[in-house]
Amino acid sequence: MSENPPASGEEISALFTSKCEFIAGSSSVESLPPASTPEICFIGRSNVGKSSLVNALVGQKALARTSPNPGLTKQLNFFSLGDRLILVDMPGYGYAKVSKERKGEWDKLIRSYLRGRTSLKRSCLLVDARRGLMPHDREFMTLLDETAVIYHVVLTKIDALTAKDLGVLLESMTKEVGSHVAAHPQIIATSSMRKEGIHELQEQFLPFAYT
Ligand SMILES: Nc1nc2c(ncn2[C@@H]2O[C@H](COP(=O)(O)OP(=O)(O)O)[C@@H](O)[C@H]2O)c(=O)[nH]1
Ligand SMILES: [Mg+2]
Repeated sequence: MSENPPASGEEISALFTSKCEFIAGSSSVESLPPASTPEICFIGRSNVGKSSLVNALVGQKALARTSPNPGLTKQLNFFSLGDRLILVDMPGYGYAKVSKERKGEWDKLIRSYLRGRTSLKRSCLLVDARRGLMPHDREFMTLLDETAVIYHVVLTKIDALTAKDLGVLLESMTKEVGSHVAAHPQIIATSSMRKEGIHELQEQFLPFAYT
């Protein structure tokens, strides 16, 4: 344990190239792993690029997809990075096909996780740059405002936009995000495909791995 969080490029690289492995998949509050290691969670619509972003952060191509229950299984997948930081790939919201009852259970799990997880340091709300903020994202931002944890709004797939369109999107989104109390004021623009914005995100998370 270090009292002075390291912040150099070397330290970022040491953390994010350390061994990353799947440690748990939870579909109920009772089955969550112990809250002993600092945690970062990734939330967003189904298909927004959550698994791709987790893979890009740890430099592995198929980590998040190779969990024992891939695809549409609605569970929280926990990945331990060098036993210092846990990355949580949350199930996508906005499923049209799920029954109301199942969706209710699901909302309950996500809400209790977000409200009660003592080891949760940051949440990341992923937004597809091709779509911008959608009604479900806004609902989620309101939910995240009620939790005690700061969240980052992270744009994904920025490779699909021109620099000009990205600029326009960032300007309008920054205004909206600014009105949410728990949102970090700076939107992080990423492309897992082109590895853009990945280092910026790693930099945000690094201090939590050393506290
Ligand atoms: N163009 C582009 N496509 C991406 C990027 N990241 C993910 N995708 C694609 O978006 C789809 C959904 O990605 P996935 O990571 O499985 O999303 P998840 O459902 O949120 O976990 C896949 O077809 C990915 O190849 C990106 O940075 N750029
Ligand atoms: Mg996924």
